[in-house]
Amino acid sequence: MRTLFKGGTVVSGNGAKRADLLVENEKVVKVGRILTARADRIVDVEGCLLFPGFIDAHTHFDLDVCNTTTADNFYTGSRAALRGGTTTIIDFACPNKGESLQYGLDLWHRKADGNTFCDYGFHMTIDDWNESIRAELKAMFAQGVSSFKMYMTYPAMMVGDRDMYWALKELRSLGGICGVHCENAGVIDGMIAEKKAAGEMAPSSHPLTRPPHLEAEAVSRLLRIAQTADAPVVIVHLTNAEALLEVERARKRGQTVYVETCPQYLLLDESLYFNEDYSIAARYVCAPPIRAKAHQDVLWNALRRGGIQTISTDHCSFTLTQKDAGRGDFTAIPGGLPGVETRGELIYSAGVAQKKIGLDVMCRALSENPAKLYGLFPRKGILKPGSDADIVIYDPSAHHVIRAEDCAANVDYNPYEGFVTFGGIREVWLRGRRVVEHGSILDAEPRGTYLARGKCIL
Ligand code: DUC
Ligand code: ZN
Repeated sequence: MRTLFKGGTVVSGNGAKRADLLVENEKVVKVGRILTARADRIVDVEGCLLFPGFIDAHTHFDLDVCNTTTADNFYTGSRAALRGGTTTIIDFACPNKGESLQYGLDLWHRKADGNTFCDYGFHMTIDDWNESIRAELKAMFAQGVSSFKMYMTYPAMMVGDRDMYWALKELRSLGGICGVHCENAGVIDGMIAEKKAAGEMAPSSHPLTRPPHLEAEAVSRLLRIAQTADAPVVIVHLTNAEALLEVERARKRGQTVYVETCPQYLLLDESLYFNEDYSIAARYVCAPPIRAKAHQDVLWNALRRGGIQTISTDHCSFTLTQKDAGRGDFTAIPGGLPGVETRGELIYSAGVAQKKIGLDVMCRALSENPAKLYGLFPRKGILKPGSDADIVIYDPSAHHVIRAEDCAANVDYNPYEGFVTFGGIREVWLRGRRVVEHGSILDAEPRGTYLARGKCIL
């Protein structure tokens, strides 16, 4: 079956150009001027942008946290992903301390295999460091897991400086890349204890106990550890100017540092936590917290200049009932926001349409860079001959309003409720098949495939 996308503008990390796109079965075969006679079917995409399918390299589906489980599992989360133009997700396999990496990987395959509508891969969480974990790393690469994650906060998952150093050193020798959640756990604990003693237990205490400089401190410490280990690192969900300054310092020293941010840090601000209505404030609780408005422009500018490489979502959804667990104790609010369904339209609307970034930057941040960073390029992240025909058809004139009730995610609120988009996703194609049309998901059964990934080439 040969499908011709006729009359559109194909977007890449280098810019956008008017071109037709010919797809044969699952693959792109030609980009350029193509005669209609060469196709079995023609899709008229006049006036639309064609992006390579978006990659969300930071999701948490079917994850047990805070004595509950995320509202979205692989089934619901990946349907939401497709609706948002995300044709590939990379989720975090997360063994508990004491369990093997292989146990964690098998568990994540059991959660995802046969249950996922988009293509998917896994990062592996390292929350323990010992000889047997070290010895398991090679087997992870052999099974297509080339990226890892460590936490500098959350007692159940964090690793200390020594173990982080050893793990980074080992990963470097194997050609792996590691994302790190940077926040200073000890001081945050101290500040939480002070809030508890003062009886200040509303969601407004959440951002106050996790200030930007304690994220920056952890970024700085991580980067000195990475310098010692001579290892590249990814700072995941970076939120603020001070943390970014630490990255710039490390780069000036010659270190390789990749940075991810998320839509919530680009579009929302911390005033949300000070809403008197608990159920509104609690829905925005995530870690690191959403910051003061002034940080947003710093992040947009860094994206434009190439200081931030990727935008993922940290999709970690909980229903309002689940969020209720923290009434009277903000530390019991399960942390995380839904986001996988809205990222593309939000970044186009708040970024490209507002001229904060160009189409090239959007394409790099949502598709090309995550593909390169996480070993999927050029199969994913670009529309060129030989790549998977994962295509987002974006109609810049199809404005609409984001509403939770229209979304596929298994959550009863949307952090961007009422946001008027600039344009919208008309269709999504996954490996040569139309899977979303005007917001309707066409696949009745999950048909996503596991992606064994190679090494970072960014
Ligand atoms: N932060 C969250 O808010 N939720 C999940 C994990 C994380 O790092
Ligand atoms: Zn996360």
